[in-house]
Amino acid sequence: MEHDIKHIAQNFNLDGKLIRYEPFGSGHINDTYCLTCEKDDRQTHYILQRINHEVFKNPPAMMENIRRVTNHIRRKLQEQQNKLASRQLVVIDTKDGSDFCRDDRGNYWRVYNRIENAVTYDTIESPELAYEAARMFGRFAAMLTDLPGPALYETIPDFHTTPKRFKTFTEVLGTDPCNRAKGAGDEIDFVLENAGICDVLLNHVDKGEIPVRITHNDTKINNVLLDEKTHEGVCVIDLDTVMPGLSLYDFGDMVRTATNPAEEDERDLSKVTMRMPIFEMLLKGFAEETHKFLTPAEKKNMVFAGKLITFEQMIRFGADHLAGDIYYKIHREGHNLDRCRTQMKMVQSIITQEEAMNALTDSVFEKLS
Ligand code: ADP
Ligand code: GN1
Ligand code: MG
Repeated sequence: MEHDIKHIAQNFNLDGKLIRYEPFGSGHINDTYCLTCEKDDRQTHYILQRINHEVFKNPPAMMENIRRVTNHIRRKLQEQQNKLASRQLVVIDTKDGSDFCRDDRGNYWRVYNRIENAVTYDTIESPELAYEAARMFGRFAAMLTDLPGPALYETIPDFHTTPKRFKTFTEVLGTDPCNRAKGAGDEIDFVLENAGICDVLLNHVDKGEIPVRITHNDTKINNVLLDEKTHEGVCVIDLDTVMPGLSLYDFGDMVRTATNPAEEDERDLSKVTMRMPIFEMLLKGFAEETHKFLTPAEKKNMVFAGKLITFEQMIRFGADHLAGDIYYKIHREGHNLDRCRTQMKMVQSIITQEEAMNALTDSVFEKLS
């Protein structure tokens, strides 16, 4: 759908006149644009996003979360005189002082500063990049352990409640509204055979062994900015799902997205595999920032979390394929099924290496203790 970006941008306090805009990034949920404004020959870039309000039902409450989280992080880094303080997300106000505006079709829009000289990667080439990305997500979690005020608003209820994701899958499979189940037999069998893993972490939560913390919940590797020259971590982005959750989900989604050398929608499954050297550096980066507060049950389930979150994502892509592609943006026929298949291959790859991954995890935490 075409949007009148110039008109929408006029609602915000931007520095200068809008001279250019273009679509930006490769996210599956929101619509992202980069804006270029000019004043006295000086250009400033911004990120304008249409919030997907089918997915996020209460954008004002979500923006309130994001405002609190970004202010807290910026303040902390400033207090520490950390050089990254000036390279963090800032919610840009509208001219009437709000953190979003609405267009005449009812869409919600927001603007951030664009973080300069920083890049995201959809796939990760080197263990060093994995280490930096994981360190950033770990530090993000650590900085939010003392966020003042009431609990954050839950922007998507039951976002990582895997048993509910499984139930949704079986329901859509039961009705098979697009008659697609017959083309996904192996994937459906795999989901049904592995259903037993869905509630393992929630059982630990019920027993008080794993706490609910403030977490990011979408730690896909392209949701962290790294410096384009030095490759050092700069800033965690895509804060729409920051809410109460499990640290293990955050680590798990990094394993899912960073250890796979192939794209999430790769059709040649021989390219899809869990790479141990990347896993090792993810683990080191995340553990260095979080080991002081993680519980023994969290430390024991790092690898399991990678398997579970990948399985959950398989279920989510699979359910969306069966339902007729209503949630994730698709760019070709069968796109969600392709994505579902890469996730299945990743789960299988994790299962074959699980023992070695667990041994490595134990030794990394032992060294840090
Ligand atoms: P989505 O929810 O659709 O994934 P994101 O907030 O992750 O949206 O933005 C999509 C992409 O845009 C990111 O992966 C990143 O490459 C880029 N991006 C988003 N915000 C910024 C920013 N403030 N500075 C620089 N790049 C950004
Ligand atoms: C979506 O917005 P984006 O592309 O970073 C999704 C994540 C999935 C991911 C799979 C709100 O993330 O949960 O893991 O796609 N975000 C939401 O690629 O559902
Ligand atoms: Mg994103």
